[in-house]
Amino acid sequence: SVAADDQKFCLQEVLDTFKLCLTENKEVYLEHYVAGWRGLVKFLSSLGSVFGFISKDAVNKIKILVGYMEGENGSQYVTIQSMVKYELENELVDLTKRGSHPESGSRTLLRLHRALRWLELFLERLRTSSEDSKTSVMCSESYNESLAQHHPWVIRKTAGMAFCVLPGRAAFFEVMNVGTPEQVVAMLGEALPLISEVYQITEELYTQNNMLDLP
Ligand code: 1Q0
Repeated sequence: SVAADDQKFCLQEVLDTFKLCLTENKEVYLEHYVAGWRGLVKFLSSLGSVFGFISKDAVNKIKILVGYMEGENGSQYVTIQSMVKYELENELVDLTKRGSHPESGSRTLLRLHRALRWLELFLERLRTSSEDSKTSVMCSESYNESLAQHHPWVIRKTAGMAFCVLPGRAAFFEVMNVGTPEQVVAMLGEALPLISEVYQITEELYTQNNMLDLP
């Protein structure tokens, strides 16, 4: 049915939103960044309820950011750069410990930014994987190299258990709904540099402002 087609997940569309992220002078549009995450979360949900605790957190963070974008100071939340500048200048960020701004846009986005590094590592592994590669291994290796360093033991443990029930490579490629494995690999090759650039630009911004460890 038409409705079912609308629902059908296509990874291409999601990765395309990351193309829209960069402005002419290489700032990152918050709107498209958030849209990209929304699509990824949809993909995650299609993998089953075991991943619910992950999508729930991501959805919550997306909601916080959308709240700012649609709020009275929404014009300050057009790009990640303008958001950070605005929140810093107006002392709306808890810099060293949790205080009166536990849910600033800057700290919320930092969590997604760290997860984007995981995504980059994971997709690169998928791209270069062979038929008998295990998605669970690729996923946990990527996680250990990135996000895990920011997570306490309980979360690392729970995440590790969730990775074990990831579908195999073939099934995974199928849910991505892109086409043959060769087409998936080609699409990943196109998408990865874009994701990587968005990541690098954000990383630089947070480094310059000494914000990589926001509580
Ligand atoms: C495909 C398998 C997906 C595996 C996702 C790896 C991420 C694991 C993260 C597990 C932790 C989530 C639970 C909550 C943690 C929070 O404590 C933490 C910190 O926030 P806070 O407020 O407590 O300081 N939150 C985070 O670190 C944010 C985590 C966001 C994860 C968002 C993942 C979205 C999923 C995307 C699936 C993409 C699959 C793409 C595959 C593409 C197809 C090739």
